[in-house]
Amino acid sequence: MAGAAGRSGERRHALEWRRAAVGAERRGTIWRRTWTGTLVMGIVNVTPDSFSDGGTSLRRDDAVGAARAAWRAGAHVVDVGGASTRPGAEDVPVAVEADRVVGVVRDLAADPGGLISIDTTSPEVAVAALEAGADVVNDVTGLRDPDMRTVVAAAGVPAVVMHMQGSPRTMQHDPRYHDVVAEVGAWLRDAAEAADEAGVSSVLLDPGFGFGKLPEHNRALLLATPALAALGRPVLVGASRKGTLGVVTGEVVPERRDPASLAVHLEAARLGAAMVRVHDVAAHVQALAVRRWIDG
Ligand code: PMM
Repeated sequence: MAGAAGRSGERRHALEWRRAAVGAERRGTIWRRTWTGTLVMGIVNVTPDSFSDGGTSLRRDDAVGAARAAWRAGAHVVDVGGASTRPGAEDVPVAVEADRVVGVVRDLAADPGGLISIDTTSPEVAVAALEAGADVVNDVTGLRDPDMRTVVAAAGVPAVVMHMQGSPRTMQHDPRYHDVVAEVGAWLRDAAEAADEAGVSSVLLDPGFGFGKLPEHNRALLLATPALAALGRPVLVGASRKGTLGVVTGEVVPERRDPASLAVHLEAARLGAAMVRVHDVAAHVQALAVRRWIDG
């Protein structure tokens, strides 16, 4: 997995599949994608109520168009989600969620411009999206459900294992930690080991910015990116337009928080994040290119 330092001292990251995937090289029965620096995951929400872009991509054609635009702008992965996880969000019936995302994934997989991630906590939706051609499962509950581990393992694809305290409906009520970095780090390590044991081919670890966390928790976890990366798996950071950035900047409109999102993600990249999950793909691709240039 990730861990070895590259020529410039940068960490080399890796993800593995047990089937072909865009950008992955075959080694026997495994397809491996390795990289240094920070890949960009573009957010495509097929939901009426996401906190920042809800409704903009709800129609299948619009969502497909938004994902293709993200790939053209340089996103390495598009993350297609059909159930909002914003604070206070109510559960979406599985059939509704599947109906929103499966056609989008199928259209994208017919002519992929990069990797396709499915953002879901439902094993049923994951199965349908994987059959439609998704390459990665992004589970904000960290593969807590054993059925989800089984589904991901059987498909031979990587997963994003994210930490969340509580559930989207209640998570921001009163999040508490004794030592947020130690607790989230231990939780992610255990979740990754449970994924390994179930036969999941590889995982990214995500501290879950804003998921049951106050601004001070988010800050501590951002600064702990090197410690999380030292767990030996690629680290994903997703701070795009989130509430903490509104608290820090005073900007109440999430769509106007892209400059703040860039600032967080550039720092995450500097500290060793392997991937950032973003709304404004073009700005991040440009800023990360400059980061690499500064590094030399
Ligand atoms: N945030 C959201 C949804 N899915 N997945 C991961 N892995 N990490 C995140 O931080 C994350 C996520 C909520 O934000 P959105 O409404 O912009 O998708």
